Amino acid sequence: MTTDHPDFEGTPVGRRLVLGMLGLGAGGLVAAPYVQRGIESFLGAASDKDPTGLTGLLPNGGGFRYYSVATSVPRKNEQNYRLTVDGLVERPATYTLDALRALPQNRVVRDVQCVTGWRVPETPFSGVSLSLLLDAAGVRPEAKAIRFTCFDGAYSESLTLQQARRDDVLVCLQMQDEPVSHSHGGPVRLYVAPMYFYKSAKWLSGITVTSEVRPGYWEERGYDVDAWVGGSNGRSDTPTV
Ligand SMILES: Nc1nc2c(c(=O)[nH]1)N[C@H]1C(S)=C(S)[C@@H](COP(=O)(O)O)O[C@H]1N2
Ligand SMILES: [Mo]
Repeated sequence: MTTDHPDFEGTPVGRRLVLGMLGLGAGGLVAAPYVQRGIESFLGAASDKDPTGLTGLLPNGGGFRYYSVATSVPRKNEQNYRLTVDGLVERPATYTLDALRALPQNRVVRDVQCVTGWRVPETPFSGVSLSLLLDAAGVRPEAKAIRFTCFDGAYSESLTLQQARRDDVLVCLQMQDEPVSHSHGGPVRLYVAPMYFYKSAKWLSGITVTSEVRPGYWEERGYDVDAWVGGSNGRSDTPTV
């Protein structure tokens, strides 16, 4: 069975992951439906109570857990990274990393909250306001929502246009005041400060303006589309932060 993540920084984690899970024992494990095929077959039938939880069992510094629904994610850098803005806009655009860096940067410091329970207090994220990119593209009147896509080829997310225009929603180039690392979704990830962290799509490559919300990866698998932290996973209409 091959479960290593050779694309992640540092040593491959798959073997440590499996060993960690063995250490927890079946009772401590809430497995994920998405996980690498090898792990799934290794575990047998998986519970889906905690769909984002499995790679979260990895030990790591800083309280963060690294998640990816894709087994392998290509690395992107100054040369080959591109972010496209398209859909219901007047001026579709493609940004390089340098082009994004040249735009005004905002810094937001909030608690990161994963819906599975872990939390990292007071984490700085900085980057370009999503609303700035939307304004630059010229959102058409019939637009209602945004769909985010990722160069992992698997993940997606969504926001309403109103949510997307908040000033604490960033196309993020820095996390913890360092360039966003590959494992955290670099070089560019979304950061939706007031919502559960599954909204903050890693390896962001596409921003498409749409006429209605199209549920994202986890939302198609049962998570709430409106993911305000504290809103019992999204049932309230107003943010609590
Ligand atoms: N592309 C992509 N983005 C993603 C995910 C993912 O699997 N793939 N997982 C989400 C979830 S559930 C969480 S909690 C955070 C985890 O971010 P981190 O790996 O930087 O801690 O990323 C979110 N964005
Ligand atoms: Mo998560």
